Amino acid sequence: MVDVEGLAARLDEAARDLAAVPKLTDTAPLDVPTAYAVQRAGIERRRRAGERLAGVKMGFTSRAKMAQMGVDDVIWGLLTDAMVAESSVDVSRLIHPRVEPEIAYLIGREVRSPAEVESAVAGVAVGFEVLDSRYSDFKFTLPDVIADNASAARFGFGAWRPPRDVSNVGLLLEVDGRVAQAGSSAAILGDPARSLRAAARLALGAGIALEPGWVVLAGAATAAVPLPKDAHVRVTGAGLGSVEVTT
Ligand code: OOG
Ligand code: MG
Repeated sequence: MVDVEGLAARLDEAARDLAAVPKLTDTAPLDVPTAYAVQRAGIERRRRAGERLAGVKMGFTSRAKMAQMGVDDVIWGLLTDAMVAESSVDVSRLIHPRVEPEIAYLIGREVRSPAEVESAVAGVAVGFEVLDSRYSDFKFTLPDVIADNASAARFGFGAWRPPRDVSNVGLLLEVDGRVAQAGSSAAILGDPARSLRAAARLALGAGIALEPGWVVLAGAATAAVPLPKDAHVRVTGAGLGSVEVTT
């Protein structure tokens, strides 16, 4: 028997103490369903501490990310209000943060079936995600990263635009004025809308209906890059404007 609560507590403590831990699969026989149970237990811990669900994130929806991290399956995780980054991110509260460009969707009304999700979108934006694996050296297997809520740490987004086709948006990630990554949203499952539908299907399958005001992160189109202290990051999406964050 896997101690789901114990493993969730271990990851929580790693984040709190800024001390990466060995991956769980080194010592626990973690399969994918059990890994999602650990993820959920971690989210319940956050809820008990007063955090509220704020959305869903998709992971490994592009080949660039799969290749970077050595995994080959799409995963999902949950976002909370405590993860929302406005104009700055305090990296002293993170272990080894990385940043990546994202396409973000704003949910306008409750989504009770996957078929409803596209018509429930109230806006699209260019976004960023700050990842911070709780595992040593940012190394993990698929069940490990699922248990660790898909490395979620912080996220932010630019101005919401009316819903539109975002199947081929050029994305640029700049750090201190230098281009760190460039890509296209087409790298996200061919169209981030596919990722949005998958997010609704996966969340609903786990008994979670997307709520008004929630954000869905479709997944990074490029690899993630280290996010150092005193950095200025800008993510630009062609036709979507940009979002900036400092550390
Ligand atoms: C896992 C999270 C992947 C994405 O957008 O593909 C992810 C990781 O790379 O640590 O958020
Ligand atoms: Mg991401």
